[in-house]
Amino acid sequence: MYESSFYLSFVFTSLLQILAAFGSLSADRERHFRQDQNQLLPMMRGMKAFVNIFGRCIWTGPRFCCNTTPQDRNACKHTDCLQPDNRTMDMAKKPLRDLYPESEPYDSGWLQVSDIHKLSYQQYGNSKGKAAVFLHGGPGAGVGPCDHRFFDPEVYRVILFDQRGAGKSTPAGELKENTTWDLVEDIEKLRKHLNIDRWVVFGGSWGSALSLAYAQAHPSRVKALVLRGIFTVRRKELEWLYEDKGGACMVYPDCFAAYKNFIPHAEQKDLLHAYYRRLISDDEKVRIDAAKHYARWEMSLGALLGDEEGLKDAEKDEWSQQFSRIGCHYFINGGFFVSDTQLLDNVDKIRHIPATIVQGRYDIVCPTETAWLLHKCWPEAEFFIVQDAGHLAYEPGITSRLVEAADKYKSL
Ligand code: STX
Repeated sequence: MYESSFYLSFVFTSLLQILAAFGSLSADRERHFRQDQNQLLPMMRGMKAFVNIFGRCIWTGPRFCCNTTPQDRNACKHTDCLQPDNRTMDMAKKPLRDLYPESEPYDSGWLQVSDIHKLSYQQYGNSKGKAAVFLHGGPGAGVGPCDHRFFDPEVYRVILFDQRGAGKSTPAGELKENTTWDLVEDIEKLRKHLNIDRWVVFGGSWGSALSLAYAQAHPSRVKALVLRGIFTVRRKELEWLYEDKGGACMVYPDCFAAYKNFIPHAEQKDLLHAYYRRLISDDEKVRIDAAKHYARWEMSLGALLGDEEGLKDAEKDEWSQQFSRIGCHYFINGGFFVSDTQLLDNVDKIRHIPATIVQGRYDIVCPTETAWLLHKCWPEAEFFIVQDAGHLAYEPGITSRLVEAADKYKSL
């Protein structure tokens, strides 16, 4: 008797949960249809709800606590149930924020920063507004056409620039006089050139490493930091991404095979150096071939559901060389840091600065451990792990958190 009423109530709650799951799918549908690739998400969520409900009940008994709202999960008393920290788990049910509309720069210019390097920059938004600087990834990736769209154009004066050798900056792909500390001083030169006293600093991936390096060197110039897909150029992060040592290669063995097998067997123990030797070859064909293999590999890992635009960039002769040559040059030099953990060790210098850290749970380029370590040594910074995202700033959950963070700091 007890058993049959238990199973009846169990079947009833299961049905209710299925209905609730499909109800929330239709609410979710509109925002997730914004990008074609996200048509998959509602379906995946439906399947996940189904597996959670039946799988758990059949295999482990009726335990719904891990799959309900964060509040319910906190109330859960099952000791064998995961109890993730709500503050770090982005299960936000509110509608996702989208980018601000496209706009044209109100000003474009060049800044000569050394005998050989000249930087290209653009300014967007409100020329009398609050200054924010965007630090792009790679290094060597250059700025993209939507990078200004995280910022409210009514409020912000947004500065985008291509770092040494990247994007439109000249000479393209140049490695001489090109180190992290050159870039840090370039940011200062640009700030002074544009008559800006203090600004919001926004950077993802390599841009997060550069933002940390800049803020630690010039903390008084930084009003707030918005950091995404955290990268600190530790040996462990580089081996995860570029070597055959049990990291990204285990998640994407298909893509890794092409990257690894481009290098002869005898040199495969140190792929980063093997690529570097080819990327600085005098033979242009060797350089371009290596650049495309290197860039294809990294671009195949970008987004949870694939990054078509990144893969197109990887096929471009100039872009792939800028991205691969500059990246390799920085990485074989350990990012030009004095120690493996310099950026984490010096967080105390910037802990007083308001900051937001946004990390995609399934970021294969810059795995979540680094963001977690940063969060641990910087508990004052807001920290979000977006559950359904990889590395890219343009995955919906990541974009939303970044736009919210930029909005949050517009009153500073
Ligand atoms: N490189 C990380 C990085 O900054 C280790 C990066 N990776 N891919 C990108 O940036 C783009 C998708 C922005 C090109």
